[in-house]
Amino acid sequence: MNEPVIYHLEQRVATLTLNRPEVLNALDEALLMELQDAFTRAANDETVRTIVVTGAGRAFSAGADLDAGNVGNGEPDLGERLRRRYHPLIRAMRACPKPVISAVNGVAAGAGMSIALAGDVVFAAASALFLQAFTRIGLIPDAGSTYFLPRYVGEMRARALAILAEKLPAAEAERIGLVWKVLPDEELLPYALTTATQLARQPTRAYALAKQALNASLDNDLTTQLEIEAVLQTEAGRSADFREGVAAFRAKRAPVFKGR
Ligand code: LHQ
Repeated sequence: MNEPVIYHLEQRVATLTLNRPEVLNALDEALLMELQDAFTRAANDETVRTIVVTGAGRAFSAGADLDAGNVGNGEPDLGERLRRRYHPLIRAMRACPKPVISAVNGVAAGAGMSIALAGDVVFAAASALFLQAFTRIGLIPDAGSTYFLPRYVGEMRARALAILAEKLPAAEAERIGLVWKVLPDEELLPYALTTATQLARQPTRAYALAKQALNASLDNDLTTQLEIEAVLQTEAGRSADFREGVAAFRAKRAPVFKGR
């Protein structure tokens, strides 16, 4: 049987590929469990510095597997399924001290779109599509979509995306701020991997601290957020990487960061 998630480590970049291409990488229990394990493994492996998430075949992910188990047959508690399988994954992506790049190679629908948006930087192929498929089948946006969307694109667009549930082409997603950069299809993965490899050479401790500050930002007032910056900057200011960054700047040479 094919592994539902392919884990590939090269040049300190862990690439996690959702791998059920015959069903557009629909999310079933096995895939979600493997994806969670893959994040834990990549987060804990000191040789991994950056993580890329992408999909095999023509899709990123079509969201929850609608053929699996008893979905749609009066399953009593989808909330429980979310708490058990989706929430730990989304939280792990956000809390991961390493940059997570989503390389959206094709359609990202429903919870598949939520997973894509949980990445720190989202790249998309020109042919990719984003779809808040939830209300089309009588569900509400989940797995973080109601959190990410208003924060990324504002209330009006978040509501339109959730309620109209129209297919949003990659270029439009970039225009409204759901995607950082759109690449020609064949350039998406090489570009994402090159970026990830470059990041892997940078002072990764700073990424972890920057993520911590940004994770807290939109739930705080200015005074609270300024204090969070001060606390985290104290930590960054004491790192070996900061000393190296300044020393290299003064010596007009390239820095060699250690990630601590
Ligand atoms: C699929 C799926 C799929 C299974 C395509 N499942 N097979 C829900 C429940 C539980 C807990 C947690 O949270 C959630 C949240 C959600 O994620 S709800 C949203 C679930 N996703 C959807 O409603 C999207 C369903 N898929 C589609 O609308 C289309 O497939 C899209 C627009 C993604 C792509 O359309 P096409 O490019 O025309 O491809 P296709 O429809 O022909 O699909 C190709 C194959 O993949 C097909 O199988 P087949 O045997 O006919 O070749 C589909 O049945 C299968 N597939 N999505 N979610």
